[in-house]
Amino acid sequence: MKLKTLGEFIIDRQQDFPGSSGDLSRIISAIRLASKIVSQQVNKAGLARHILGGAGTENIQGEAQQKLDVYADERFIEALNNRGNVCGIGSEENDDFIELNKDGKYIILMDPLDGSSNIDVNVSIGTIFSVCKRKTEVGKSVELKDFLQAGDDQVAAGYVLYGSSTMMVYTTGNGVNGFTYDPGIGVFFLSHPNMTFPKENKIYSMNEGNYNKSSKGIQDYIDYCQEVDEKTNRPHTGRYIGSLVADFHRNLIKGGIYMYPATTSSPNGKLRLLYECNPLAFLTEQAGGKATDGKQRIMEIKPTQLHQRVPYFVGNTEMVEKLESFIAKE
Ligand code: P6P
Repeated sequence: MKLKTLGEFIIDRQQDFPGSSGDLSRIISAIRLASKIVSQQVNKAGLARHILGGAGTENIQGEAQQKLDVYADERFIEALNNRGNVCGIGSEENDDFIELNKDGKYIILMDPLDGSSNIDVNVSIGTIFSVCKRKTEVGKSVELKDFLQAGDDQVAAGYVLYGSSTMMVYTTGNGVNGFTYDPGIGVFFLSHPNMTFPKENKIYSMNEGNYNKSSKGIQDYIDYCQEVDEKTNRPHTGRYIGSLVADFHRNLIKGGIYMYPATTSSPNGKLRLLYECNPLAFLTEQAGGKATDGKQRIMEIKPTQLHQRVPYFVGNTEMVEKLESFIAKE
């Protein structure tokens, strides 16, 4: 069977939407290029001493930046800048947004290397990206309001998973498609067409070390997942990698819910709305799932800060709604 490459898929999709300017295609192809470069370094991180380990700097969250974080950030910025149609980038690795081409019509929000604390223990990590049209006038300098857009305003979103193989999964609002990278020939192939969350509710994914720091509704839901009841496929399986992209991807394939609630030490949760929660929420809704902060759709939240955090629950609709029912009883 002839496999379709990401390049062919992009061209086909462009033909499906004749009115499209090709701008999104150029952005996706820039992300494709940067992910190949980052994948090569991630796959030899154990050897690349010049990359491994801390960069001696900190990001806005006060987290020690791994050199690979900084390296990935630079590669994605470089690739997107060279396409010429991106006016600015908001990244977890940069305190403020970065201005690129004033004539660009799009902004990018990204976590260039999420889960980087796993780099040194050789656990899967990922890139998460979100694409929106700018709000300000083309030709002018990009402004903060170009980045503070609700998730419903996204025109594309996706992730790259640097795992046992490197995969790119993205949506432009017409379903979710997954591509697996063949490093031997440097090509992504369409391996997971039309991805949707399986109906079976199988896996709950949370750092249960936070159980006693979470609200009663969260605790009651975890207890519910652990009860024995064959009719409702419980106990659900507990799985937590501690790398959002890897946990999310597993749940998308096998069926499950990922939870990062507000805790006594992180009252707004840990995950960032603009470049972690929103892009995965876009993919989730395109894949038939649900993404919420426990009370409202993630993609309805009006952002107020570039790096703001929100409580985050995402995955199979039935599992997310069951969790919401416990939160509602709090
Ligand atoms: P904790 C990684 O730093 C990250 O942002 C996500 O990738 C991951 O799901 C979460 O934080 C892990 O956080 O508190 O469980 O170590």
